[in-house]
Amino acid sequence: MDEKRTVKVSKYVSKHLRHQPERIGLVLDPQGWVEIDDLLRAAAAHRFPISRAELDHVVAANDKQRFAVEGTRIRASQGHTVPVDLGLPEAEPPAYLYHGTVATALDSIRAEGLRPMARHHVHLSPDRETATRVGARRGRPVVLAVDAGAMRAAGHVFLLSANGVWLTDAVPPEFLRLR
Ligand code: HQG
Repeated sequence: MDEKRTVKVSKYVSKHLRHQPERIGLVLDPQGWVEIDDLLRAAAAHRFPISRAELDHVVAANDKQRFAVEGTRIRASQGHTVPVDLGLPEAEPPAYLYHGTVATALDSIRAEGLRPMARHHVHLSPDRETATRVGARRGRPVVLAVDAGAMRAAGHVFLLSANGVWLTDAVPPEFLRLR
């Protein structure tokens, strides 16, 4: 399976497991799972046939481990805009986490902190390199350090997704290190 097809299938599956399952008649369970067979059937019925081998490859080879398979079911590990409760564990974050964004968002982020926008949580990375890649999706990346230790001490809850993304409800401006 070539890289172009892998990315295309990954984007298609992301779109329907995170954002628009109804577009292809899929129903996610409350924790975000669907039967793999139902996903493949729905995709085929909507003119995007994916073989089981291709799906397995995308799950296994995915750079960010975006998808989790358990038994006969699959879900996205994070990043949903549809309401799901992933039941993720609360975890003790490292002292600092990082958020990649772009310069045009900074005034607003300075004023109101980081907000989840369309997603369920603010997404934070464990290292600057990952945060740089996240920010670069939108333009020239700007990386902010988040004082996660202080947030945690102040009672903020952190969840850890199955693929190593740190999630929290919001980051008030006082916990951001803006340079
Ligand atoms: C910004 C990808 C103005 C925020 C990535 C970001 C990640 C504000 C955008 C995952 C703001 C939201 C999530 C505020 C936050 N004012 N702008 N107060 N607070 N923002 O896509 O973190 O490839 O929802 O900086 O790798 O960019 O999809 O969040 O620029 O892990 O698997 O509002 O998505 O993963 O954008 O990315 P997003 P994100 P996947």
